[in-house]
Amino acid sequence: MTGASSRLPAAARAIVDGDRRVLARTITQVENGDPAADRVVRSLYGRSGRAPVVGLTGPLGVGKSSLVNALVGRLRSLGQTVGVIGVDPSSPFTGGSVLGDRIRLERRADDNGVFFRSMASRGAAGGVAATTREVSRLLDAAGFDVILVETVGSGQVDVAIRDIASTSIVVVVPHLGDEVQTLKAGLFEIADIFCVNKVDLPGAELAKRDLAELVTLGGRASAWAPPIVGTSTVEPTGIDELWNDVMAHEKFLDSSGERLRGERQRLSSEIVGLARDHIGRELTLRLERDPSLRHLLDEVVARRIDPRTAADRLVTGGRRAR
Ligand SMILES: Nc1nc2c(ncn2[C@@H]2O[C@H](COP(=O)(O)OP(=O)(O)O)[C@@H](O)[C@H]2O)c(=O)[nH]1
Ligand SMILES: [Mg+2]
Repeated sequence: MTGASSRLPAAARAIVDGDRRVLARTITQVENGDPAADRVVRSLYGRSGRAPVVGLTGPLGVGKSSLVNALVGRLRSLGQTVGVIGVDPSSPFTGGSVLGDRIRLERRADDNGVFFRSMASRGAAGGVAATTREVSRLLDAAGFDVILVETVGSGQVDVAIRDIASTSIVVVVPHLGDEVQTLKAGLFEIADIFCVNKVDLPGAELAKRDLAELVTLGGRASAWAPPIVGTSTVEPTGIDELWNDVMAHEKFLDSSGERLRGERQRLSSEIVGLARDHIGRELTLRLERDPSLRHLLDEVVARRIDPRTAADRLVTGGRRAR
């Protein structure tokens, strides 16, 4: 291990050794698509894949950040270190809704066992899902025992959490109403655990029953039946139970072989996606640099060549494919 460690780039070694400033800087580089992070990210991959990555997703205001805070408290009391990623599609790093999260998490600023990072979901180079995945691997390599990822519930980012988190918690509140629609629109399928937060408010039992009905009707393919946990962060309730369910799901992933199967599937699509990006960039460059290829476009515009034939020629560098 010492040998491997000494071959790590300096920044990677610093991250492994617990340097939070280098970690933060590298995350910024990953977000910006800065090539400076490339070697660091590559060299640390082998040190990731150990920590459970727990996603919390659901509509704005249901209490995801409050739950993250409660879980962090619970985990710290168990002696575990926690890395937190907040993905917020509505506001960038300095935006309004992030401020609340910051204030709440500020209390832990002196605790080196917690690292919080909020990320803008717009404008991230390579897409939010890809960036979040790489950042979560960095936190994993930095040695955090658990990684929590909060995403605000609206469509793609939430569903993408499935490709990053080993356990996904879908958070809702009593009086489901519109949320049931959101769930039907895609969140339902990604839930390993349903969390009905704000059980201190009326209607919690009804909400749990509604969800239980949906789960029964859902006809899921997996052997795992998502449990429904009621929580409150104002009158702390159910936080231990929520965490126990996360651990139970993590155990299920191992005992059922689902973890390995899922990993292979996810990594396969990650590799293909990266290769596709790579080839796309090369072709764009080739097209820009080679004036004879630009001629292809003229030919297509003039209807002398069809786009498929032009694409074949682009791939073969201008030579006729057949
Ligand atoms: N009554 C009640 N309010 C809560 C609970 N948890 C969070 N809240 C409040 O709900 C609001 C939104 O919480 P926040 O954690 O920012 O939600 P997020 O948008 O899902 O991250 C805040 O005003 C919280 O104080 C709870 O268990 N019960
Ligand atoms: Mg939040």
